[in-house]
Amino acid sequence: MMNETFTIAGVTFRNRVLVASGTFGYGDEVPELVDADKLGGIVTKSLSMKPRDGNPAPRIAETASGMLNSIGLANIGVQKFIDEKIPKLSSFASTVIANIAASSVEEYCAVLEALDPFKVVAGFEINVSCPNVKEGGLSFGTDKVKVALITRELRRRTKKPLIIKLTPNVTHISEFALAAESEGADAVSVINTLIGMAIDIRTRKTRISTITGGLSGPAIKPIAIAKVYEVYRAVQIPIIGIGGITSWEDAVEFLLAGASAVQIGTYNFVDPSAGVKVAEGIKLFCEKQSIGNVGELVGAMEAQRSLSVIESWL
Ligand code: RRO
Repeated sequence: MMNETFTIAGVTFRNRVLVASGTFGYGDEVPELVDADKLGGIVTKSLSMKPRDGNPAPRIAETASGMLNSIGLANIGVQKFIDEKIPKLSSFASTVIANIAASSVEEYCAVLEALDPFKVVAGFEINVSCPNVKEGGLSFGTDKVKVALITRELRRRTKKPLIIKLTPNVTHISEFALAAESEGADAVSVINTLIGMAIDIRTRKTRISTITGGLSGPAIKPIAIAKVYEVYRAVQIPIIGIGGITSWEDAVEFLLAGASAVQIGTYNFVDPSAGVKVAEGIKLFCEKQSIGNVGELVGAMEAQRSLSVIESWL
């Protein structure tokens, strides 16, 4: 039997393919054609303490091989999630990870403490990397001391898996992964979106209301793989790779670069069953290659005489 599972801090995921925060709602509005129970896990849209309306429209723009978003952390707030979403999620076979975003350390702690008692919330992904809010977001994620502080305070408050979601909008992402690891994070998610911008040349207006937004989709895949590789060289904790995955082949690339698992993001908007298909594709690939455990692929990129520039940073 092929072993597709992986474990973070005692929580086992049925396979190594999750759906990324912000691309699958709160996990309860899954289209009928998608068998979400076949996913390794579902990461919720970022939750803050109070509900948020998010940024004004337009907040999405399609770009070459990708898209810009500036949703601005629109979400229903933690209490409504507890009252209305948690009861529906309890019947799920796949693992539910709550993503938390906040504008202060206190708010991160309060949201985590509100969710921690619920069994269906298997773990937490901490968003220190939203590019589209003035408070919190990148002001935390681009400051190593703050990433360390947030991780430390949350670690004291939960025994569940604590996954820190990092931004690529820094010089050396591995330093931020090390900061999270040193304060007890169980894993890191690599990467959130890259800051990008697009202008409509006829109206001369930017194509999203906040001028800049977060770039995602296949356009960022090679960047994401390089960031996963950089982080893999620096830390011992598992890495969840994210960025432009549309196929099982893409996912295998992330695993070979050092990701223990992957998340499908933007491509869910094209095909909400992409995660299930990617998981099935990885399984078939491993069977054909006589690989008994998908984990054998993690970091198993062919050793090459090192010409990498990244290594000089580590
Ligand atoms: O809501 C958003 O604008 C958003 C978030 Br919280 C995030 O983490 N990444 C992103 O690209 N957009």
